[in-house]
Amino acid sequence: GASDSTVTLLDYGAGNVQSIRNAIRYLGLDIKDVQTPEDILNAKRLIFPGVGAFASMMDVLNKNGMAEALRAYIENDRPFLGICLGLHLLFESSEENGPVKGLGLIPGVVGRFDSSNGCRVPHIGWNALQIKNDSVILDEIANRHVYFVHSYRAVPSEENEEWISSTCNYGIDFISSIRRGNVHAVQFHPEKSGDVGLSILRKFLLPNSSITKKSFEGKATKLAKRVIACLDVRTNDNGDLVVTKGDQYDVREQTKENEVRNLGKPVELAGQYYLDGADEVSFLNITGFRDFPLGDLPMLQILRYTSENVFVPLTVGGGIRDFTDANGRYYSSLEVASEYFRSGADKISIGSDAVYAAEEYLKTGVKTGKSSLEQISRVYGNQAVVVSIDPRRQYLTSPYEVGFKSVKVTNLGPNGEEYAWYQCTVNGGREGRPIGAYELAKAVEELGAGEILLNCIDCDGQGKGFDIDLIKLISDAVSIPVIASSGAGKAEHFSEVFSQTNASAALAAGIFHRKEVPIQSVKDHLLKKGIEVRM
Ligand code: 1PR
Repeated sequence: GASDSTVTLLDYGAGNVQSIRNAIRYLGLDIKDVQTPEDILNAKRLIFPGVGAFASMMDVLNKNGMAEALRAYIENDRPFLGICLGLHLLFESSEENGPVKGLGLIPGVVGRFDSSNGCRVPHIGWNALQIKNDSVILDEIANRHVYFVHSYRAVPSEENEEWISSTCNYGIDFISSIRRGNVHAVQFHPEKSGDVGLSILRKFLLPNSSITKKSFEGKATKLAKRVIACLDVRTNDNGDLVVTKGDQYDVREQTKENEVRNLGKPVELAGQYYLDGADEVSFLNITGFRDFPLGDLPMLQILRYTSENVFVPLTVGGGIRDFTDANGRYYSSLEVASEYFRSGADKISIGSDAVYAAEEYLKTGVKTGKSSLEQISRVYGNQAVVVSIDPRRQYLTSPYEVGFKSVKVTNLGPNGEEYAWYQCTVNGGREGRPIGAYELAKAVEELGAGEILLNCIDCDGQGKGFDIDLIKLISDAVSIPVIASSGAGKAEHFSEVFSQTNASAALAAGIFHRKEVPIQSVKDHLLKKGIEVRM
């Protein structure tokens, strides 16, 4: 049997469970990995962080006898915590690539969110729970947000009512957690829900530990708008990885030495932003198109160290593409992404390679399934794949001048132009491509992107506000979440982008690095403006 300080983890090998490992270790417990069905039956407490796709998960569990062991374990009311697919598993079946049979312990079928009722799918972000009385591990978090990332959900019914410990609303009411006796399952990710999530895990793992009650202002009622801190990372001329920041993507100082601007150490800054209340942290390896990221061990180290102490989602981008190294060894983009996930990333972000994939797709109309975007989202789910767009504004006197979607601009161009299109670039803005941001966004949504990180080279580092025209255009064109980026200079720019566009999140770099505007004051401002944020 396992000792008291050990938690048994069922990692069936499908994807990224590094985050839950980090959270368990952070709470001071040891992890025993399930190797055989007996390990399940002998567990003192069992966590099942379901990841990947439902059908392949059930396939693996059925083949190796784990499904039977799990059913027996749960039927015997032994301490269990299922996360995400670990909740879906308990139901009769899931429609994800199915229908596929689950364990059938709870009446109901897991279905997909419907984006036609105005909600973006995947459901990504911090949402509020409606808690029922005897939730136990959810006590005291009624007014707080927790982090969700999923496209499939179970819904409450008369038949499963007695299992439900909380519900959440996203277009419809869905089941956010279940509890019966010692059996718990949650749809959200406690390991990515900051201090709230850690306290939920602590209550499950260390039920006798005393928990200090904190009081909170504000009340969580719905999906919050996210505030994201972004760290552009690159090697400086001394060979150290530093956080840098460009002006319209130029990261070198305007001095004689022309050195790479150095704004701090990546791991330290990311840890600070987590404590300051960032809802997510993104790392962009901005020279990834040039260097090979798996040769770039420091980047993987940064992820490892950061994810040990940062319990909100971590995204990493830069250099995700197929690659042949100097020795002729070929690495697929999927291998590169897998290494990032193993090192603690929750999402990966693809820039240049997604532009080539979208161009190809628009030209041929055929989804080959071979692009990095398609491959990674097939294995890890589209919620784990962000496409980062780096557009540059190109002014037009008439919207018919080009074959790309254009907008009537709010501020006229240098020669009084009334229109503009947004040209996609690759290699950190160095090369313009024959595709617009609008065309790219729609194409990558079809190819399996789960989210769009929308930069704007013209606005980057200028502090004059987000490009509202661009963000409106793209957030209205797709039904996946859009992260607005580039140009934040003060808290008001965040309320502007959230009130004037359908962006789900806003990202900034310079103002946070230079400590001009703390994350907390952005949140305070948004709250004052009646925009829901996680406090
Ligand atoms: O093409 O897959 O290797 O990915 C490269 C990634 O690196 C892309 O996501 C691309 O956006 C990013 N990148 C490449 N070069 C630069 C550069 O600055 N020279 N940085 C770069 C992109 C833009 C934002 C920035 C916001 C907010 N940085 O992420 O953080 O504009 O800044 P602000 O708040 O200071 O205005 P691939």
